[in-house]
Amino acid sequence: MKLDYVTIFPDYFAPLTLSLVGKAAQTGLLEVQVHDLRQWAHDVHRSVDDTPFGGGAGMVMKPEPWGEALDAVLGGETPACLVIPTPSGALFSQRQAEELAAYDRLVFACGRYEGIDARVPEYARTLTEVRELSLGDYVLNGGEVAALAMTEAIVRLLPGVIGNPESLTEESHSESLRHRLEYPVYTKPASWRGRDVPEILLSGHHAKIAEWRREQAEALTRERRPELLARAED
Ligand code: 6GU
Repeated sequence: MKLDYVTIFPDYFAPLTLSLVGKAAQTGLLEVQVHDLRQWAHDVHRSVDDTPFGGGAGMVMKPEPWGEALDAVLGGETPACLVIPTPSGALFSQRQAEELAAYDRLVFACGRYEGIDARVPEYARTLTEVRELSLGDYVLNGGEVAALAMTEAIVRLLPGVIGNPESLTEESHSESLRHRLEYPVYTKPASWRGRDVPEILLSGHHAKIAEWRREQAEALTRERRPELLARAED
């Protein structure tokens, strides 16, 4: 998979050289390229933002540098999906991660300030598929951290990135838990600072353990994320 990031803060993407994503890039499973948006800004100040038409606080990212950036980065061979992280996007979910993991090429357009001129995603849709996606109902200063979070969720689903693919199947939000949160997990020692691991997990009784885990997942979800249970009925 080829991953491109367009940003005015290329240094934000240094973590892509670390851990699982970094390893996948080293072994050639991933190709990562970070582009400085300012290379497509041509005035003396290399400005990428301007005041909003209609008034209001803050600055808006100008369309011209983004237009040139998208022409340059999206141009070429493989069909890509352009991901635009924005708090006004549709919710990024495990389902979205699974869908995006199927592409050979993803381009992340990271905005700052009050956002990107609305004609940019409109234009981009004439070039390729575009998804405007949000991490959740809170506001970050820009798309960079969101792009990193989405990248990690997507890349760990690629074959060969995670050592033991079975660890993908039982975790929170995966299909096998049917939209429930993951059950609590324990390791040795069986007793620690006066707290014991639940007896059932030491029993070796696999069916009963599976049943206990289902109950725990259900109770935890009811307590923390009750809205997921309504969704899990289907
Ligand atoms: Cl994707 N971008 C920004 N700027 N803020 C966010 C977000 C994205 N998701 C949640 N908050």
